Amino acid sequence: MLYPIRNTFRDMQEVNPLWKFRADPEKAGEKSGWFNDFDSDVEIAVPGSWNEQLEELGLLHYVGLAWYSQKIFLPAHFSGKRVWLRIGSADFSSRIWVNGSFVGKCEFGFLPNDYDITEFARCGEENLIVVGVSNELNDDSVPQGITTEHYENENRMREETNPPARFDFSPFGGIHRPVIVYSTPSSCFSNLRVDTKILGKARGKVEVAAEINGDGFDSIRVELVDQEGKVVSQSVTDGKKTRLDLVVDSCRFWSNSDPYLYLLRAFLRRGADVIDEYTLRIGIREIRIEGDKLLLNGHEIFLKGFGKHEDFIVAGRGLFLPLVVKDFQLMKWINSNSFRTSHYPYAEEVLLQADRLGILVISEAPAISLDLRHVGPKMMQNHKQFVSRMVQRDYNHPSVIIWSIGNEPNITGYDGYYDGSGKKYWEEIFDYTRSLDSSRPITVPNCTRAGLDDPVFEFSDILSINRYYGWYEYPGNLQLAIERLGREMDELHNKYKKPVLVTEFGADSLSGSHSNSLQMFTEEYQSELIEDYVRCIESKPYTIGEMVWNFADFRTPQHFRRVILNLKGVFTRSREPKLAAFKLREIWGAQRKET
Ligand code: GCB
Repeated sequence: MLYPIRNTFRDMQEVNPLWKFRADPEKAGEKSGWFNDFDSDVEIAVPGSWNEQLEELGLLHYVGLAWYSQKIFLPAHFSGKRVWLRIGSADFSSRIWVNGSFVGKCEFGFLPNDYDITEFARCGEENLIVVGVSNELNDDSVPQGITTEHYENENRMREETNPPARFDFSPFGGIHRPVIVYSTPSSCFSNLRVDTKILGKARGKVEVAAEINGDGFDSIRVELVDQEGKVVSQSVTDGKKTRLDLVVDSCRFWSNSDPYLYLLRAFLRRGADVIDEYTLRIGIREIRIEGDKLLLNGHEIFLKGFGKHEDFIVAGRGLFLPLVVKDFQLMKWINSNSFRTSHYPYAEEVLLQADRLGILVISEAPAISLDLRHVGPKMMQNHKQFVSRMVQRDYNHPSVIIWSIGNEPNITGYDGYYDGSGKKYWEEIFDYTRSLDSSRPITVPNCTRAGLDDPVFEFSDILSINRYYGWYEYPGNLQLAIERLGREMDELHNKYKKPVLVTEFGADSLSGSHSNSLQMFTEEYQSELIEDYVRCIESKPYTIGEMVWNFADFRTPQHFRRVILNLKGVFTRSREPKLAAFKLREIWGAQRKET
């Protein structure tokens, strides 16, 4: 569904941000009819995770079910329209009731879900919204879950985290993005998919494919408006067709150095009447791989950036707009041009900023550390569905230039992964993703344990590697680290002959720790490791970028190797720069490779 907007035909209301809250570790709520409302004097802010907000109630590490309830007055003029409820994201799954009636469920975190609540909504009255949110995961969920028994049976008890997780970030629970009630006409645009092409030096093409809810229309008109308000191109369908092309002469292409956005205005018509209108901000650009180069609008581009997280003090994973603004300011300040939404799709508000500011994005699906030994029958289906929703949601963002459809499969180094089963799995999911979008390169970052025979390389357009030499391997030894990195990149490139992107490298540093010698955990060590990696990566002609792990320190599940946070940020969790941040600003400011 399209992001809710307000205009002559559509209206929206953000739901009050303080909700009634009750944890339900026994899962007794549904049987007790809590969907008709429940007793509690606890309030929680939405968006926001329960973990740090309600730590004092014992919820810092809580994994389980919790209930949210909220009343919202729906204006009388919503009546006669379709009424929708959007949950921006609830991690990792949710069930929704409106006025006591079940309206649907969502098995995926990190993505919005829109429910048509027309038949349940009472316009001109107060309405009750109840949401049951769970942050539990299992073998078939995306991301895949893990339990204490798995660690015991696999004889890797020292790797167990609390809460158990297959990933190195807190499994925050809660409603993490805004909840919005909105109205659309009964016949309305449900999706607009925009493909852009470069036809000539200053000639661009915009192909629009519309999807419509309802049947009461007989034509579609689209127009493209530049930033002076001038209509530069327009097109009308002949009858009920849903595809339109626009050609733009004297086109200003979107790029990171000139993130020029046009307004695409689409009108759904019945006879001479307009019955729905939707406006998108689009950028006209083309991304492609040619040989070992990544090309944006035909020009070589080198990615300088980060893996990030949606993580902040108290808010947890909840969308916090001041932080979004701050992070983009910091990304500009440090002279970076890109980031990866490790390890899940970020809020749409983040991508809108990236479009506007010209920051390039790798959008990632949370198939993290997939362990094929435990892939249940539904995993492939869930993985595909997740990718399909992510692609649909992010398709029109010019900033999104690459899809990452997983991260570090086979992190345990299990042999059976190479017997054809890993290949079969990844071939299917890569093919599927390509069938959804053939215009963007697709990749999956690989880890050291999975090695260079990892089947993801065979299907990836870009060879993405996460490497921690000088940290997990060769600790404190930067010389061995860089020798191994350089050798391995050469071997990788020789084997697959595709461009290489280092999607992760870095070292923990405790802000304020210093040393005159190479000493792990100091700011100097982190800064030097990053500098050495960058020099090595940039010396290879086949590399297309370097992404430091991580932009900022972030909270993780409990484990003896983490002092509450993963400290690989070049900014602290509260966004103060460490020494490495100043170093990167200097290196990236010098523009050594095409950016
Ligand atoms: C990785 C993972 C990332 C971790 C990082 C680390 O390879 O992709 O999620 O946080 O290593 O710091 O260990």
